[in-house]
Amino acid sequence: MNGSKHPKLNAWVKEVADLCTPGSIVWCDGSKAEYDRMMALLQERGMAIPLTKRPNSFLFRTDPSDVARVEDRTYISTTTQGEAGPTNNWVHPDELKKTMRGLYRGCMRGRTMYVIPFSMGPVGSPIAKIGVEITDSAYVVANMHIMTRVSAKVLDVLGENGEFVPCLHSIGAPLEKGQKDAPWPCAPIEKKYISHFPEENLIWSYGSGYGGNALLGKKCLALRIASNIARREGWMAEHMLILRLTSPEGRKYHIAAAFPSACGKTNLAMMQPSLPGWKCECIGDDIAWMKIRTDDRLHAINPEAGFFGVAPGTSYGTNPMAMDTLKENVIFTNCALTDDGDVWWEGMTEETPKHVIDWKGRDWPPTSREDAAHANARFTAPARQCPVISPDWENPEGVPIDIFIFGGRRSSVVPLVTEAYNWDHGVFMGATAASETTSANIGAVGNLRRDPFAMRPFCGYHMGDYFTHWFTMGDTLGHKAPRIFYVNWFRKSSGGRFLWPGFSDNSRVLKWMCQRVDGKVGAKETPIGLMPKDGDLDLSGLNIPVESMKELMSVDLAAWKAEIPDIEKHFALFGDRLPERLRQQLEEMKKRLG
Ligand code: SAT
Ligand code: MN
Repeated sequence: MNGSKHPKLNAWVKEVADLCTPGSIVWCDGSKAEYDRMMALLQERGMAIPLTKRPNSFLFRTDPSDVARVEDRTYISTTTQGEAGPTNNWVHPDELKKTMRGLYRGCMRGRTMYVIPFSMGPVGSPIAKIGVEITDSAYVVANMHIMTRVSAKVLDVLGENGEFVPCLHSIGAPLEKGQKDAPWPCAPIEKKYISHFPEENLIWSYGSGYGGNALLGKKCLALRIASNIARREGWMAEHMLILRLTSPEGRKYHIAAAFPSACGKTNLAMMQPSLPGWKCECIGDDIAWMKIRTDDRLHAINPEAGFFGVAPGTSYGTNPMAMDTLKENVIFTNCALTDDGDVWWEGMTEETPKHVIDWKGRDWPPTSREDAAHANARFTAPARQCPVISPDWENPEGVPIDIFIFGGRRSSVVPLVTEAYNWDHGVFMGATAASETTSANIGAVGNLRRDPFAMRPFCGYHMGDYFTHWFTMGDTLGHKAPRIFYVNWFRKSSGGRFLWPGFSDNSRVLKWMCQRVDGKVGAKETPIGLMPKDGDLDLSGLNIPVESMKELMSVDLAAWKAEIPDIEKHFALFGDRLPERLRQQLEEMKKRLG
């Protein structure tokens, strides 16, 4: 394949080629042969390490500086700073484009430029969006094959004048004649830019080859650009997993849950209930696109085709369905390598192997003080390989959402589960969500920050307007709106132990939510929301001390009052774009707290 029937696309490709001056241009078709070619090439360069234990699977090691998203280097570039809002980095488009053009000039010298036509959502479906990523990284091509639908059919759907989101990516490491390539070529941190121009649906990324910085269909298109489109068109693009829970009676519930990166979305999405008779199927583990359909309900689809999941902590104990997804056709990044040619990471097995090669390529004895796998080591795996992928995961109609869950990592204060009194209160819960930071972003880990709707790094416009959009959606949905809950799986005892076992036992909390939706159980009113009445949370077969349950469910009034100044400070950020309804919710909570 060489070129398309789409003059605007061809012109853009030519313009980029003239700027970046690659050695050659390849149009991708998404075929298995193409994937194999990428892997052969990457193996030849020493970047892809084939794994003897897992067919068609490879391990990659990145540069130690290029291991996660870079929020500090991520920009929403709109004509006025007001549009980008207080949670986004902003530079005027003229200035940012000038800087980045300077970086792009000649940046693909000595490299191949790949043109990847991809679809977010099933190819040709009315909810799908088409993107075309240009990249100089074969690793990105292979990952995009798994995470999106790359296919020549996308160009057929585009025809001569279909709409697409241009996504330009370069690792920012030109290769001069005779120069030896770096093991993981990329640009230094101060030259990395992950830029979005929502006014023209355009993405420019430079300098990083890792994850969301480089696989531009994911956070850049499906969240930052799509959140803009969704606001304009009256739908929602959210950082949410989607799952289907079926009760022993056969009633199906669909749940969408927003947690920040590396807070257990993949684990919940594939959870196998410990409660007998309950069944869970996965629809998506990271992103939900939701539209109101003809039944006036909110339907969700997963725009992605694969999982880019956190490896450390994943095991047959914590997430057996993920482990079974990872048996073949997987790209592993920054995991450790065992002596018998398999990957390994902290928490994967009960016993630590006697020797591995760590993610930096060094001998690693278990006595080492550093982790063998990077804390943000990832697997890229096809969603269709998940044994509990829902038969409806590619249904273009999506699934009707019954329940929204918000949450994060909080070692204190926040109890296991609360239900919102109503939609406005639920939006307040989402808007004030806070979580301890994780290694999914370059920066400090474990600091508490407000991460509204788990969208702080992904909302592509002013977050005050985003809150308003949530209210507008609720008003339109009326009594058909999903019920809203807040959870915290991570509360610790005063002694520092996790109070709740989590994982498959989270089904107990989900069951209570389903019973609430069906009006089968009541709830206790507390200052922070509705909570399970004593005995309503199904703890059968679970050996948990009464004292632990009490601590887990306790609402410490003093601690909640102490949250208020921080919520006020957080709200002040949004200035006059903070919806009045959120201010009212805060006042009501203050009153309830007394
Ligand atoms: O953005 S990534 O895809 O690198 C992972 C995440 O933060 O969820
Ligand atoms: Mn994510």
